[in-house]
Amino acid sequence: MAYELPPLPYAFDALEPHIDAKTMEIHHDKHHAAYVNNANGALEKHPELAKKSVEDLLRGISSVPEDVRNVLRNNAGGHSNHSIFWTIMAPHGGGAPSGRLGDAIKSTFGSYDTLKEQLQKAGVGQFGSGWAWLLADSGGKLSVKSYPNQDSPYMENLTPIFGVDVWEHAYYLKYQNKRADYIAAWFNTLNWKAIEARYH
Ligand code: MN3
Repeated sequence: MAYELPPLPYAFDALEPHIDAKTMEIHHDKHHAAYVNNANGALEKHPELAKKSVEDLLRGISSVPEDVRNVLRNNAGGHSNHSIFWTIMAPHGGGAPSGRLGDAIKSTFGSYDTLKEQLQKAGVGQFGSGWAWLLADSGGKLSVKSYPNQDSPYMENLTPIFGVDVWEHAYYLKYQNKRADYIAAWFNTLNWKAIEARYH
């Protein structure tokens, strides 16, 4: 067993009213668990790949054997994305970034509100399923980008700092077709302490 489902670091209902308990339960216990199980199934065929961290595996996705490359792109990608997602949210979250990350956001985007607008636009504009991320390149330069499906920013050697899952499974029970409302509410869950630690 190469990958393990990390426990959710808070109760299913901890992000209410922004994200409902039922969505969190299905999202973590069913969807994320399925990515872990599917990735592990592929890794069984190539045990040498299981020795790598999920981030390193994704950075080197183009050299992964072809018979499991797509399965791992989707499922190791899904495992990595969701493992980050749970930690960048917390009960009583929200507010605005401070410190070095706050400064970097200000100098890159002008203000945190502008970054929020760009993430909102990237998330709403992602056709079908995917993610919108704040990313850092190897020099620490920040950018916003959306990705389809479970494609990971690590595949492009970018580091995800924080981002939003815009698959319907992340919001449909509570928000139905109103993806923009879900993203607006999701900003109220952000765990800036954890996000700043990722940036550092
Ligand atoms: Mn998801």
